Amino acid sequence: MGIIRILLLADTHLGFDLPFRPRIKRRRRGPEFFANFQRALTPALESEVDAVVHGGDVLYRSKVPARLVEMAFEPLKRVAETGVPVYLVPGNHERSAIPHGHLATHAGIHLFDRPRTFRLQTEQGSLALAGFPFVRTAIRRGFLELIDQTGWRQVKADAHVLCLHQSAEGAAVGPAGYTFRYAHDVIRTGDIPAGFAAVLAGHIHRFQVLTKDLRGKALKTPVFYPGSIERTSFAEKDEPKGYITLEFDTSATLSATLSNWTFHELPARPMVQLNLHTGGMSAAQIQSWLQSSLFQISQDSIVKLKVHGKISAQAMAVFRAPALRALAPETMNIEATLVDYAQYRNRQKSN
Ligand SMILES: [Mn+2]
Repeated sequence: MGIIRILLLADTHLGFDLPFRPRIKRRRRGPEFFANFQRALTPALESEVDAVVHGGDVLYRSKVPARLVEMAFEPLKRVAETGVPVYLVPGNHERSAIPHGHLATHAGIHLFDRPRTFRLQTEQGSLALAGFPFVRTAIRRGFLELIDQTGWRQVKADAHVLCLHQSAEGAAVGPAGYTFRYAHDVIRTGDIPAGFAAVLAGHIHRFQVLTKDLRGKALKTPVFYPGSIERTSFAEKDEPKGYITLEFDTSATLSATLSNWTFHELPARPMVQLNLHTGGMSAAQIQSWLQSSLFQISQDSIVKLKVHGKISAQAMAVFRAPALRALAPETMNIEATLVDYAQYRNRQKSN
């Protein structure tokens, strides 16, 4: 007996900022997501792992053109072609099922289209992978029932893992570290049956491994979130992006079968927020402030410009999308939010 290696990735959000008929010419973020998808799958293509688990949200939304589904599944099919099976949890962006599902079909791609358990047999031993598609409401109440429905207890294997696309209590997101706790759509980690060596999960975009419950008690089963493969919003601004490889020891003498895991970081675009207080600035002054601010940051940045204070009609022209794009290097993405202007307008409307 020996080691079974699993590559876990999730929340690839393919199709994000990738219009097939773009109306304007600017740098698109879509190719970055595809590039990281390829990078993440490289160990699988080079047969360094025994299987791939995708924790869900392959696509960025549920209504997508068929061509995008083809593009997204092409790399997964290539992995499957090499003899490395792929196990996929439909996420919320798949509406718990793959759109244009026939384009995703391959004998080596196994879909958790309902609660079920797949069995992976390798020369090194066997692994049972139980899972179910994303459940929008009341997962907290139905969790144990769903796990039972996978039939995992009836599948004999050296180790069992649970694959899902849900929030678990203790998972943290956002710059302030908002933590999921008691909501109906949050899994209670103490409910995870001890028979699982690991939970492999998608949905939470920040990479993290949960090892304790909310009271600080050690979990019998760690919960792995590899996170998204690229930053999908400013809430992920400072987070490293990547995927996880896990090793399961199939030696019969061990009761704990997860022996090792590694987070592999992927390149991610820098995100920068600029704060501009316009107080008394002319359009020309704003323009030169912007130019020098943009000059000082990575030319590869995704920029959010937050504008505070009153804005004159002339200054407003500087913040229009085409004007901002003209001002910034072509390698940047830039967007402005007019903080007080929006408030002022809302006040006008409500009056
Ligand atoms: Mn997602």
